[in-house]
Amino acid sequence: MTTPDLTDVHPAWLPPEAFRAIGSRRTLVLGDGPLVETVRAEVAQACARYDGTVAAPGDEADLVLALTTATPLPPAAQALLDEPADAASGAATGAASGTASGAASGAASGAVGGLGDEGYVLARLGGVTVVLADAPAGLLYGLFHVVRLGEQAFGADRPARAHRPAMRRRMLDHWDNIDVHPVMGQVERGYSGGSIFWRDGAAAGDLTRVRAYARLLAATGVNAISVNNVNVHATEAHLLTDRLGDVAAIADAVRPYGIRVHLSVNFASPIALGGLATADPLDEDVRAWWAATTERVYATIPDFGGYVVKADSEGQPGPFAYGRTHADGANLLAGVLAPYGGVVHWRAFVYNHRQDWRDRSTDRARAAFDHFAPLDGQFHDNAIVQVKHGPLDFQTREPVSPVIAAMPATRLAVELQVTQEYTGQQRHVCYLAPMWREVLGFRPWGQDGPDVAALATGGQAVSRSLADGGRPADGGGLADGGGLVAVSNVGDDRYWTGHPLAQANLYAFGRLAWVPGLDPTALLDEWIGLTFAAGPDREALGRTLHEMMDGSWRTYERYTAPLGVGFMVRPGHHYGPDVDGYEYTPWGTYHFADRDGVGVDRTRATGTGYTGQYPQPWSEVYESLDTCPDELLLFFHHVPYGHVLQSGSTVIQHIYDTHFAGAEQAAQTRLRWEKAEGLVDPALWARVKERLDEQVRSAEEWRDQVNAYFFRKSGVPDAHGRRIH
Ligand code: GCV
Repeated sequence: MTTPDLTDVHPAWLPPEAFRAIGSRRTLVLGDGPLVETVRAEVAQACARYDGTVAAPGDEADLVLALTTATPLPPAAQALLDEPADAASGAATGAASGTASGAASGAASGAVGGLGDEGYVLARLGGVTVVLADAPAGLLYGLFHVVRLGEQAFGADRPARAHRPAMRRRMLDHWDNIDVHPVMGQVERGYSGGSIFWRDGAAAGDLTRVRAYARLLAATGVNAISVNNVNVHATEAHLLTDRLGDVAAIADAVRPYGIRVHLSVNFASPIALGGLATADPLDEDVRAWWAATTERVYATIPDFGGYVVKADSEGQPGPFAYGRTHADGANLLAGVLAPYGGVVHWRAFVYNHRQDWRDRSTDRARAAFDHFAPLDGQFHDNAIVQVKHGPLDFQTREPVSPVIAAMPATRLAVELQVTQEYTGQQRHVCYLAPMWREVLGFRPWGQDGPDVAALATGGQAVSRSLADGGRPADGGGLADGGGLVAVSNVGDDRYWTGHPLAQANLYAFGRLAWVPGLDPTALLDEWIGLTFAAGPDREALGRTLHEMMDGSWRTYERYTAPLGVGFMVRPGHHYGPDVDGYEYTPWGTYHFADRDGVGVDRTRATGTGYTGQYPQPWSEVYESLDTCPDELLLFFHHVPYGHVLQSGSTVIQHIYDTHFAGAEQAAQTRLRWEKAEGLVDPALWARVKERLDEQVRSAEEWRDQVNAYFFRKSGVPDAHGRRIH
């Protein structure tokens, strides 16, 4: 097996230079199996480039990558294996910078078998760097850890540390279509060119690109992908049957990097593909059709991951048509997947998209909880309910979805959006790791309870103690977690992600799924260090990129929809400002601005009651104007423009100030990049510059439309007399 070579595609975070430290040394790889062959091939390629050596057993080596089952192990590896368990255990940081926190504690390397399918131990003893793993995937992840460390991996001795992923499944969903959809195009919400899998009605053909993608993902820790849009249109439905060969080809391409393929399926497939009269999940013929179809899938792709389903959502078919519940629907598919170890990801993104805007009692934010929380405990063990991180739809700022705390007896996966549908569409710099870190670190039951990462991880013994008012405590009982999923931002663009700096979001997603406690700044450091491993003045470039990216999500938030109110984007394509764009539509996303005030009353006292979907303390914190955090004020409350925020500013003045500041910060970001000319490849520099020009233009448009809108509604002038149109 050779590692993929794409001459005209940016290498992202795996440029050859990132392998220099390994490639210029002597490396011994011990073990068998396809993934070990991948490790060997990676090492061989690096050595060929940098004059290092692939050592043979018995040779001296600077780096040993070995399965714990390999015999004989060289002395350094054997010493590590023989170390007492407690000496070899430690926090599994997974971070080159060592600033990570919140990871699962490390397994003892002394206990063979304790590292699991994907874990590894890394140490440096007596001048030899050693990676030991119980299983081949662990060796692959260990190799990429050494790549992240670079020269640091070969410095002073380092104590043994075990590293295991927090989330068992770390998955990217592709919203890619086979046919170019008349409205959504080749990739729904894709901002990076076409699809790497499909082109104009057929498989894209070039699997080199897919393999290179798998390699990049493996380096971040991702181990699963779904290869087609959750809106499964007519052609795409056939991937399950007569087009299964295309899926198998993708599975073959990504398998060497430890990645399993999943497929989005249409719930009505028994009708559309099987010629049945119904797709009723309780119908025996329907069950038999799914069972036979699934058997064929596994006969073709033995390590197939499972199905992803968007049902009864935005026009997709589902169990409601037959008077059945989402648990009935999910369990049908879970049942046929179970014999093969597959899972179904059943999405909780279910709401009424044909709402009457005049009806103020219906609240889209409530929908997922109202549909799913009553079903807790009814889903089969291999049915994963996949919940968007916020209750609406990946807005720049939303509270954490209350569903995540409401289903302790269900395996839940939390869904993030790497593709920047609502965060600048890869034309704006918007580094999302700080947002995701806030989501993952949110504690639904307050400071003493588990955080979202722990709930998605599950298995780590968080249980619901009814005696404690329904609040989980340590001690077991919670269903095993469903992991972390995100919508990919990758396309067939030269830089993979359209905006070259948006690569950092993809990188950060994988790393956070492995170690949810990682610090976003440290993560960005990792990404910069790898991606720009070669070139002049790395330090200056690193400083510039941090200045541009660390706070870019907050900058974006400043010049767009204020105080958590959401949805002020242009309908349809969702780019750019349109304050009233969704105000009188059926989509259920309103801000209710009038001459007196703005915001959605979601309180129990006078509003939609949504605050009651949270456990304490948040149900109270959000309910009260006095305690609701500023950044979510308009999500939870309708207030007059003169309402004084906790910051001391009024709502209207906050809107003006943040919009002037945000647009100004976008201009600063561009200025910083202009000064960095010469520090990166000219083509990459030009691509980022072109995007920044658009960001500055768009930020000014946001500033002017939002400020003008609220000035005209409220009649309140800016306290600083700045120009409002
Ligand atoms: C794939 C939002 C997006 C849709 C997307 C949907 C979903 O509504 O705008 O493009 O559909 O979310 O997550 O299913």
